[in-house]
Amino acid sequence: MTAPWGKRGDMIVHESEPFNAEPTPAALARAVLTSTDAFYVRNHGPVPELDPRTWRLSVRGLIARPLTLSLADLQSQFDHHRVIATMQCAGNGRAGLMAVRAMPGHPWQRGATATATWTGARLADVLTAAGLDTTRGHVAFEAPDIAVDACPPQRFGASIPLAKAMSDEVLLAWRMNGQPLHAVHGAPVRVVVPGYIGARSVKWVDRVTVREHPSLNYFQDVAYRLAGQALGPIAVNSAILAPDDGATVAAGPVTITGYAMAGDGRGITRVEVSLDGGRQWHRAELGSRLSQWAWRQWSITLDLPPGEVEVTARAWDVTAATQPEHEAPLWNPKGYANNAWARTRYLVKAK
Ligand SMILES: Nc1nc2c(c(=O)[nH]1)N[C@H]1C(S)=C(S)[C@@H](COP(=O)(O)O)O[C@H]1N2
Ligand SMILES: [Mo]
Repeated sequence: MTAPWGKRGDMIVHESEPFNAEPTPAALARAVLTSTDAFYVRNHGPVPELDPRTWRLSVRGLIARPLTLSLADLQSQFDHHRVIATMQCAGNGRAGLMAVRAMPGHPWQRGATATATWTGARLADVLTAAGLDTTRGHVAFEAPDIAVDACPPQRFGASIPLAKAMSDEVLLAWRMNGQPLHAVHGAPVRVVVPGYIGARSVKWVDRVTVREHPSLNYFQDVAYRLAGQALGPIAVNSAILAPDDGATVAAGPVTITGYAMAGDGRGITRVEVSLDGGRQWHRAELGSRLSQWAWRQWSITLDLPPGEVEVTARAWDVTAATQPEHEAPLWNPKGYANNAWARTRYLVKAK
């Protein structure tokens, strides 16, 4: 069985219109490169089904030469680059904050994140071709989908600082995992901003504007803010994906696996797992490092004693930042950036 948009039949669907869904922990745990049918989807409005032959990207603002590019222009006039990057929604893990105190929004578990190979042109190359006219500022993106949850309803948009826009990893991507981008992931072309919250990776992008100030779009200026600050780089976080939370397992050695991610190119240096609420930590093995922009899978085999066992995990990044223990102090009205320790509970049966 498949869910809409070619997704796996066992996706956890938070909303069918607009379509919002995340994979089960088991489906996400399967591979370090997430297959497209298990890749979460976050939409604020209906999916626009655009004709790649008539789609145009307009580049405007603080540039010397305004450009209007077709898909063929983009593909023929610029070098193609491939970046392996993890996408992560700012609302990933919101369910844990909702357990502290209710708030509106989808109760995302920790599956609103996934990793893919993205292929496209560098945004920096396009801006350079347009005769970039400034060294400071912001680059704004807009798309034709009308977000119904915006006030007032408006096209989806975002912006990133010019310095990030000019970095090698930011793409105008038309392929995902070697295939043409699917409609639900932003076909024909989306922005990919590795290391930043997913909301900055605008799908179906049709306008790029170089500006002095950040975008005034609702999703930059009002939503996706925390403590008065527009969210950008992702804070270090992790999840336990297997065994699934609530599983019954046999006592003895059990292999526990998950992912760890840190934003803006900060690598993961360590993942630790505790069976006693953080008194004693065991160091997990890290999986392959596919790129500076990708999560790390991790795994550890521990002897679980019979009874009810709570497993916690925390990750560390290259700045020696780690995750906070509790969700309560992280609570915020929009439910963003929950990077508290990952927790699962198991019923461990004596053999
Ligand atoms: N045009 C447009 N771009 C968008 C969105 C959207 O609703 N419309 N959602 C954003 C959010 S909040 C996230 S987390 C990512 C999700 O990308 P995915 O659906 O490909 O996983 O897309 C971002 N880009
Ligand atoms: Mo998001």
